Amino acid sequence: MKEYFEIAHQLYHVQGFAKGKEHMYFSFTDTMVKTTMEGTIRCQVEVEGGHLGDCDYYDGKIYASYGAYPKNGEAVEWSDFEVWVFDEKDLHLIERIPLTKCREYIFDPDDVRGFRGVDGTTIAPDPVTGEPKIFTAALLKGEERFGSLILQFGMDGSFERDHYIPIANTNLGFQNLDYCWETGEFWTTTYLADKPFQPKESLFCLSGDLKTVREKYCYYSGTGFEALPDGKFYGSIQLGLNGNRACIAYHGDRELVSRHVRTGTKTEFELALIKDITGDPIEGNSYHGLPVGT
Ligand SMILES: [Ca+2]
Repeated sequence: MKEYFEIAHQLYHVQGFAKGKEHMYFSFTDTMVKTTMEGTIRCQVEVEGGHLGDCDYYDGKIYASYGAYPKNGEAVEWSDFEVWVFDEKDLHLIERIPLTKCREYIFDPDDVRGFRGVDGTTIAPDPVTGEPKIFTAALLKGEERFGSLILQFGMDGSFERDHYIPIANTNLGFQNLDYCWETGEFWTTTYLADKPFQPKESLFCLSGDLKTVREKYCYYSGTGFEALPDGKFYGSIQLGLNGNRACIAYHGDRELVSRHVRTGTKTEFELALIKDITGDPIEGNSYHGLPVGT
């Protein structure tokens, strides 16, 4: 298994990724991509009419959040929400699971949550029963709210409960959400803060009951995060501009997180990380001819 690999030639940016039994799966905005563990693309399917978010692998299927039918053409103003389920072998679409409760939230003028959409997605056990459930993170609009929100659904999309996370609502919510079945913990990553009340950290480890923030780091991996056993993970770096996007997925651990505390801009952080994990000299802010961190 390589320490890092690169998926290139995508129209839009990477939203998340997940490790299956023998392959990796990447959700880009309008494509789902299956690769070998060395990064060779095996299969790719297009998604129309909306915007894929983060994804997860569970029991032979890939689950990805989906914002449908943008209102006024705005990329973060959706009219409906689903989880798309892809087959692990050829990525054919098995089903579209409606998140009907989210439709209620988005059209409810009295919704105090300020619900705006969903992104970070994982399958994880119900904290009480241990049954597998769909957990998807909400992005919230407006100014500071009482916390961040993760929604729990049955595997058929039936709403079960809200989980309020004691982290101020972040810039476009928890972008990536993953559950580590070996450690029983959730991991989540965010974009960098753009308002004073938002946390300066952008990587968080949450307890399996989603009640406690166990660890938090000034470390950026906002476009993909996959927890692995033994405290390791895959982090992400996105490259390029719309029309020619790429993603680097790389192996990391707590030592890397501690060594690469994010200071300065996201681009500076990612350039230092690329140099460290690849050993490649980097000209300006480009890697393989693609700009970094935009
Ligand atoms: Ca995920």
